[in-house]
Amino acid sequence: MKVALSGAAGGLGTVLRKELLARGVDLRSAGHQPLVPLVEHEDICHGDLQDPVAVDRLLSGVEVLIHLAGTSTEQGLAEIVNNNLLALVAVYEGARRNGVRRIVFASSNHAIGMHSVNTRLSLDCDFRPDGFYGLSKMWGEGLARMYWDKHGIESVCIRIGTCIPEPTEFRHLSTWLGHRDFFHLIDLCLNTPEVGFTVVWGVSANTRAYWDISDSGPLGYRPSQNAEDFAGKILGHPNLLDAIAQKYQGGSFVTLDYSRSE
Ligand code: 15L
Repeated sequence: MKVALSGAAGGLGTVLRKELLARGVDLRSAGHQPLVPLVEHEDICHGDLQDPVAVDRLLSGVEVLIHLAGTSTEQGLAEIVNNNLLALVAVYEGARRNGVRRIVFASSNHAIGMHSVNTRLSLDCDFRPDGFYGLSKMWGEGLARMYWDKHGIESVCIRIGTCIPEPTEFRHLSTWLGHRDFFHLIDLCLNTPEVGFTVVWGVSANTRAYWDISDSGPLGYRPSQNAEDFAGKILGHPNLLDAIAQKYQGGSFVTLDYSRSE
């Protein structure tokens, strides 16, 4: 099975590329700029994903695309529209042209970031984006739904929490996705026979998780890491998030351009 990885030079892409190569996955990795090969004869390409030629280079002969490319923080609307809306349409259209069977889409917890930290969410919760970035992920999930319904291209939308080696702050006790669980989840995204349109929480088995992982859907994702193992270290330090950021699941993204009077 040929797998493509976009956004291979980003934070998550860098660790995932290494891991997939180490696992012997038949991988093609892409970045916006040229990538330095990690192994001899590595299949790599680069380009702007709004350009159909670059998209075809990435997707030719590919069965599953792991789409991590795009803007991953709150930015101006024009950048978000270009990278997360227009490029995503170009990628799904490329998937149609090239017969790609499945796309694993990096959605984000910021699509639901305006929910209170006191609410435990299930997958059918309302979207409550905490900015244009979160809104673009809500739109991306809608796009994935449409391409399944109209064109039969499968998608797994992973609402990724905080995917870093170790949790380092209070919010991470709820949002952390450990690398081992991330790799396990990607493995399921690649190898589960039928997923149709699926949304899954990209989070570890955190005691204080905001998100209910009991509904693991067709993937059967069962994380094994827990941010609570790091609680001792984290709780010894003050929570540096401001009062608004502490109230909402999206944390510091919520505070950006927040103008509501309490
Ligand atoms: C995200 O969606 C971002 O891409 C990442 O940089 C983190 O901020 C993460 O969410 C988070 O919520 O911790």
